[in-house]
Amino acid sequence: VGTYKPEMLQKKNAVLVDGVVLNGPITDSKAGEKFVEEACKLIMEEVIQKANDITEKVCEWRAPETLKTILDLEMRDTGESHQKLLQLCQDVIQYSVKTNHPRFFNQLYAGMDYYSLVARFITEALNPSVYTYEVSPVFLLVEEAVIKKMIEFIGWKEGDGIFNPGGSVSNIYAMNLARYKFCPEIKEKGLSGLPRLVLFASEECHYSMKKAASFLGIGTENICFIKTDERGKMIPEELEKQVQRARKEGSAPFLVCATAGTTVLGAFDPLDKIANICEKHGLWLHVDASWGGSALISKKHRKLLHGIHRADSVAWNPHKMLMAGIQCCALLVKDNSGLLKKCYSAKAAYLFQQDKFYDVSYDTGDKSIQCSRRPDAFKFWLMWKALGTAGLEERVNRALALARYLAEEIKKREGFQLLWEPEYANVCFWYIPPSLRKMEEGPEFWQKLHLVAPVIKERMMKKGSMMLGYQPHQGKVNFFRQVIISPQVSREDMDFLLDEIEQLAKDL
Ligand code: ABU
Repeated sequence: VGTYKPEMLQKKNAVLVDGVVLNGPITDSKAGEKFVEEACKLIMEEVIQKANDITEKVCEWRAPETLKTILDLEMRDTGESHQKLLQLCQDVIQYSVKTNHPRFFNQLYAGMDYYSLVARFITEALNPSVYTYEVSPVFLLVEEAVIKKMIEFIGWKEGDGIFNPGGSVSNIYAMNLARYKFCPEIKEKGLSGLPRLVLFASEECHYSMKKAASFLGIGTENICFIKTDERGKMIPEELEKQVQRARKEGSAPFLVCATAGTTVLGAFDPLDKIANICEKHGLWLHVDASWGGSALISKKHRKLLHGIHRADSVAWNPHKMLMAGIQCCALLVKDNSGLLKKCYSAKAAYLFQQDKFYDVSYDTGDKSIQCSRRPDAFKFWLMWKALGTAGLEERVNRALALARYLAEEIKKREGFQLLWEPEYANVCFWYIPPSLRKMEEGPEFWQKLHLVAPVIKERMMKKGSMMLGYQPHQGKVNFFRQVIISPQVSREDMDFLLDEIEQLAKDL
C-alpha cells in the first residue's frame, strides 16, 4: 500500500483510516540523520573550508538556459536517492556565488563569520518562530538583550525595537510608525480624511523610501527629495526650505528620513543639523543606518553618525558591515511607551492570550506586522559573544582602513580615477582603459567610458576571479563601487583588484 512496508500493516493494533496506516512515525530517521551528516560534511569541505581560499573561484558563471540544463530542477512523483540528493547539494554549492570569498566585493554584505553561521545552523535545526515566549523563550530574551545593547550604542537611555526581514522593511515600519504617531486614528479609520502627508528624504536615500510611500498609501509624489551636496549628504538648509514650502502649500509634513551610509557613495547625512530642523517643526526623525549603523561600534568612526541619539527611530542591519548573516536587521525606536505595539498589534487571541501562566510582556510578536518571524538577533548575539565588542570594532576599523588604502592606491595608478574620498567602506572609481586615456573628456569620451565597467564586470564573472558592482549614478557614467567588509580581505586583495581590472581591460 503506497510507501507502507507490509510489516506496518501486519502490526497488532494497526489502525487504518482512509487507507492510511496511523501506527508509528513514517519518517526514516536513520536515513535522514545520515543525509544530514553527509550534507554537513559537504558544506564543511565545499563551503566553509574553501571560504578563505583565493585559488577558488568566486563564481562559476553559467547563463540561465545553460544552468537549467546542468541542474536537475524537475520535481518528480518519486523521491530521489540519497546519492542523487547529495549530488544536487554539490551542484547547488558549485554554481552558487561564494559571497564568503575574500574577493566578493559586490554588495553591502560579504564574508563568513563562523559564529553567526553556527547560530544559523542551530536556529534552522530548532525552527522557532519568534512571537511568543512559550515557543521561543531563549530567542526572545536574546532579541531583548541585543536590542538593549544596540540602543546603548545609539545613545538612547531607553527604547524598543524589533528585528525585521531587511532594512527596507525596517524603513517601511518606521514610516508607518511616524504616521501613526502623527495621526493614531489611522489604525482604525484608514486613510480617508487625512491631510496630504509629506515626508522628506535626500536624493541619495535608499529606494525603499519610494516603496514604503507607495505601499503605505502615502504616494511617491509626497516624498520631497532634498538636494545633496557634492559628497551625497543632505543639505540641511534645503530641508528647512522644503519643510516651510510644504507647510505653506497646506501639506502636512510628518517625517524626515535621513541616511547614515548611502548605498552607492557611503555618505552620511548631517544628523545633528537635521535633528534641529525636526525638533523645530515637530517632525519624526528616522535614520536609515542600515549600512552605516555599524560605525557606531567604532570609537574612531562613530562620529560619522554624530547626532543619531536625537533620532526617533533607526534602521540598522548587522548583516551588512558586521557580517551577522542575511538577514539581520533591527528597527530601533526611542519611544518606550509601547508605541510600536500600539501601532502594529492585532491581538490574536490564539497567540497572545492575556491569561497565560507567565509574564506576557515577553510575547513581543505583536510589535511586528509579521506573524512567523525568524530569530535573527541570535546570530548577531552569538557572534558578538564570540568576538566581543572589541572584535566587532576591529572589523569596522580594518574595513575602513582598507578602503582608505585602496583609495590611495587608485590615486597612484595610471588609468584609475577616484570619484570621491571614501568616508566609509564604499570606494567609487572609474577605470579608464588605454584607448581612452588620450581622448578629450567630451560626450564621446563619456559614452565610451560608460561601456567599460560592464565589459570588465562580464569578464571578471566569466573568469570567476572577483565580483564588484558598477552603476551610473547622479549623472555620472558607469563607475565601479568597491565595498570592503570582511576581515578575510587583506591589502593583497586590494592590490589584486586593481591588477585584475588592468589585466581584464588591457585590450579596451
Ligand atoms: N540595501 C541595498 C543593498 C544593495 C547592495 O548591496 O548594493
